[in-house]
Amino acid sequence: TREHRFAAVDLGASSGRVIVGEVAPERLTLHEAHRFPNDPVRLLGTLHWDILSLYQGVLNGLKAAAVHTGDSLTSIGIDTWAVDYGLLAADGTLLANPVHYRDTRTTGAAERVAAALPPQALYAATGIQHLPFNTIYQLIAAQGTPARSAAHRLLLIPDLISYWLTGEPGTELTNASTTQLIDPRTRGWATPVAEALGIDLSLFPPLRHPGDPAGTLRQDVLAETGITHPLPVTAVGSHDTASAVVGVPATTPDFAYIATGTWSLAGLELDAPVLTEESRAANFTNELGVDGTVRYLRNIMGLWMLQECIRTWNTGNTGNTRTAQATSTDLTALLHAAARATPLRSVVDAGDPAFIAPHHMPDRIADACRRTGQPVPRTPAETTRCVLDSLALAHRRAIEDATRLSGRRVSVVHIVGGGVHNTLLCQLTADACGLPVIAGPAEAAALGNVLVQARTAGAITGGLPELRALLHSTQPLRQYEPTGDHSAWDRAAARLRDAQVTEAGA
Ligand code: LFR
Repeated sequence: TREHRFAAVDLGASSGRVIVGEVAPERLTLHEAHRFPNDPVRLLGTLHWDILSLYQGVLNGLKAAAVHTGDSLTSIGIDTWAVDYGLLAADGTLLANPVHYRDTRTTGAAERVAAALPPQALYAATGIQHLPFNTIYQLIAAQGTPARSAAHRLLLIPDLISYWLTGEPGTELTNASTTQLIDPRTRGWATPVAEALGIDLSLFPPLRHPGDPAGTLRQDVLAETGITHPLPVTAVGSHDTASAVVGVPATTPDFAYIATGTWSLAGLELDAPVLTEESRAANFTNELGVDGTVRYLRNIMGLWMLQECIRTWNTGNTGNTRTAQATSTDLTALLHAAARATPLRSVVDAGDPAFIAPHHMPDRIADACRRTGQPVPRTPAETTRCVLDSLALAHRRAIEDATRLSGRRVSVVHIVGGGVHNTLLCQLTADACGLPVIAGPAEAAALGNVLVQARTAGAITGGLPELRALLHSTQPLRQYEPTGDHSAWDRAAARLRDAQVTEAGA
């Protein structure tokens, strides 16, 4: 059988990548054709994505991918972070630079939404956890702005990139679910929600499903990239987390996953949503996955907390939104020192939206420790330990809550995404969960993206179990067994809970 080559465009919050996946029935290899920074820009007080620079990175990456494969790509798939969008005029012009989900323009929007639709009803209809940046809150905040008033069409970020490449508009379903405008039972638009909030669903082009065709490259794109044949774009799980969950190399149905990177997305794959009031109170989300699945998970701050600390320590300047990349020696030394620091000295709630915005991260962590009556970390090593212990504890809590709320059991935890390189975080997660952790692959989102394309092209066959078996047999994985005194984690969890109860009552 012939080998097929696919380009996965995977845009994350700190960098973008174009990765070539070579696929045959028993073979799967990746080659990173191009990686480029994603540096948001604060403009007149609002934090924006530098979308044209990202698009140029995609073009450069496709060019590099074409060179690497001798112009033999079979198709292209695109995945990015969720919730954000661009607004277009009737002629397709981008009306404004897309706003970053970490911008604070949505402050107060949740109250306005709640006045029109109580949170209980919103959750029962959409199953999406409350995050201040969900698309509905952004749309409420954008009401009456010139761009919104002139808008004829709304494209989510991967759909926007896809539109620029092919000229064909569409709304990919897994990412559409993060707008909080999709009913997870019907997997179609939640029309009553949109009506209650005065959101015009005709802004969204028709839904596409992973595996659907999404057009072929425009002539000008062929010229820019040096590609010389009609090349299709295939819809994949265009939400990066949807693709990352496809990329979990599970061999048993009783697995939990943690997709790590800027965020930690921790939870279970289900075949039906959990829409109970208890689930809402626990802030669990029912995002839609590939092949009719539901991603039942909670957003945890993730390595963002550490990245922001490192940026502050490196630049000594908290007013700069550009990401200062810690050199790997910095990070390695820091993680070594953190590994030797006192375990579980102080823990913070890594699910707290107080950590979403950029700037002053070490101070915000110190404040949280002080407020909850715990020792304040003094050195970067102590702060790093506090962040990693807190993330491990939040991972454990999310997996415990997800199993309880869904009635499922878990025998193994898979960690995928950039966090697999952080061996301390992987070990602490195994210790906290009291379960074996299988770490890898780091490029799970790109792999999930490639696998869905490969199946669509007929290069491989099967459902998610077969795709995952191919990952298991081809990708390097590392297993961590739980170590240490498990009751120390129970005590830390109890300490944090009690401190929060006291704080809430104060
Ligand atoms: C991860 C991610 C999360 C989403 C957040 C914001 O990259 O896509 O799943 O909640 O970014 O879009």
